[in-house]
Amino acid sequence: MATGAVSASATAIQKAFQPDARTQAQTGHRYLPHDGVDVGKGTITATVAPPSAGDGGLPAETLREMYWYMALARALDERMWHLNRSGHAPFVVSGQGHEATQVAAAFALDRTKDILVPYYRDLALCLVWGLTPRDILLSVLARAGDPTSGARQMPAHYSSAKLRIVSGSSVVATQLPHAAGTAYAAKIRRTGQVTLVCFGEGGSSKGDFHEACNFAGIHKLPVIFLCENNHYAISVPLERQVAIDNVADRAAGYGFPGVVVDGADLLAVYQVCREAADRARRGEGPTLIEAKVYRFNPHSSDDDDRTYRSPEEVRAWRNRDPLLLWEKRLRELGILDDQAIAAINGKIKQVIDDATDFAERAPLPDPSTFDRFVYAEHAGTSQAR
Ligand SMILES: Cc1ncc(C[n+]2csc(CCOP(=O)(O)OP(=O)(O)O)c2C)c(N)n1
Ligand SMILES: [Mg+2]
Repeated sequence: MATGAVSASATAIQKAFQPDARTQAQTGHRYLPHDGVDVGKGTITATVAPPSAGDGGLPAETLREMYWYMALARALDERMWHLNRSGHAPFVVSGQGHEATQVAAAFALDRTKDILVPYYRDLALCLVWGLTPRDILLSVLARAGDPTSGARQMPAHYSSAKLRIVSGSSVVATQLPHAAGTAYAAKIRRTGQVTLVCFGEGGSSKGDFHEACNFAGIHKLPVIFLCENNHYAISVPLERQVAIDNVADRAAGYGFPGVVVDGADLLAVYQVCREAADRARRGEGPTLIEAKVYRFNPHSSDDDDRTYRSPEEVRAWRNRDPLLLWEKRLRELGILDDQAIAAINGKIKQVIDDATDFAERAPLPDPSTFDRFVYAEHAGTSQAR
């Protein structure tokens, strides 16, 4: 009896990881990249951002710094996967493929005063905003010193009161009404702050998205809604998520502009985010930006993406890897060469090795503190120690 039960569950597990021929046949090439030329295909009301050219008017130092963060995020993300696959990290969520959009958005805002409401995919964005590789790995390895939650939250729930990064919930899209709230507060208090909130195209199916956009549109709030459309919500493809081609078209229904942009084109995203931030600061209200991206890895370390998309599709998108595109651009501009890239990569390896050692040596949370950092702590309550 017991043996039968074990073998039944073993068979079920085996089947889950080895999809049958029918499932495999359905896993085709749904979304192939087209060099960005058809970004905005089927657009109804949104503006389509033009591809960028040259240096976008930015100093070489800034362009090089953008490369640093792109490469740092990629290398740290890879290290997180290694830690997971070697049994050290229980769970990781990857942002590989989204880096150009995230780095561009962070550079376009004022990181000394604006408010960031990220989602779990925003590793590169949070690095630019000020979280460090040490901070990130303390969280990934669930160490007591994890600055985002003292290891109470899952990794990738980025937050920092000091840096104005608002903590998110695991429930998809709940950060959107929060962002409308911080933008409303900034408007009432006249702080001049802009809120940047990020989410996936899957999240745009939630009521939270509608409520946040509606409220922000009515009150002309200083908020940028940045949809990182990577064509999948775990296994659910875009066409099963959104009945139109572009999420940005929905902005018209809320009374503010929508813009579609190639999310692998760093300077194109930078430009639209700058314009959206300027609009917000002038009191003209929100903008919905939809960056077309692709995630290169499975949804998370617990997902097997071979069950819903083909390796050929993933390979095709990797040919438009935003990191490689940015490297190519900087080489063309004469800002980077082999030597400079080798030096940057060497430095990044040092930084990430240091963060790994630091986090591995850091203590785990003390079990006697289990009820801290979960509920609000006020002087005089039992939690305030
Ligand atoms: C309300 C809710 N439903 C389902 C989930 C499980 N879930 C976590 S992430 C995710 C996919 C979200 O996809 P998308 O918004 O496109 O973002 P992406 O992960 O593709 O960046 C789902 C379904 C959840 N966390 N919350
Ligand atoms: Mg998605």
